[in-house]
Amino acid sequence: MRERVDLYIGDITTLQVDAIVNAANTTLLGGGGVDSAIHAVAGPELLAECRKLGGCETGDAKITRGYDLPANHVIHTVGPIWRDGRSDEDELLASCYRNSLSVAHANNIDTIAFPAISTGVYGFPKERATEIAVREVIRFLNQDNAIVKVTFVCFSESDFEVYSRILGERTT
Ligand code: AR6
Repeated sequence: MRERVDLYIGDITTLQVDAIVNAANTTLLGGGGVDSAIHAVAGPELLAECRKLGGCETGDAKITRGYDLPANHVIHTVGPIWRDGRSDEDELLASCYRNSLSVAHANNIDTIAFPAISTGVYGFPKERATEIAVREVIRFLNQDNAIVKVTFVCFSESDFEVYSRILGERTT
């Protein structure tokens, strides 16, 4: 299991994987954070394809091509906005990971990279989000042999430390 999960520190837009996941909003028409970085590298054709998708519900996921990104595809998912931890945030975040992986599987994607969905602008506590991300990915990989590798992209050293620790606890 551990060999099918990777950690990477840096910018998700540089990764040559079959699909990168975007932490989008329900409009799918761009925003700040990782969403803006992905659109900036992919180019205007990405926005044009996103316009045809009619938005995306929180917890759901939709796929597009990657255009000028090194990645072939982008899977856009919409994380929950953190409120108080009792407003379905955990379940909605888990759905983002599950639905993104299901969309990947349905499109024969074998390598996929995730940013830390909801932990930026949307304010989800990092440790709690990482527990959910790691749990859902491991659960999915245990039932699915088609996906060869999942990469968690950490945007800082401190995020990397949280992921390393939680991944270590879950895979040993
Ligand atoms: N590569 C990898 N990770 C990144 C990058 C990057 N280039 N840039 C930021 N991160 P956020 P959210 C990390 O705010 O919380 C947008 O406006 C960042 O450090 O991008 O789900 C959307 O349109 C953090 O750990 O997404 C929505 O409106 C993580 O990515 C809203 O923000 C997610 O931070 C979504 O908020």
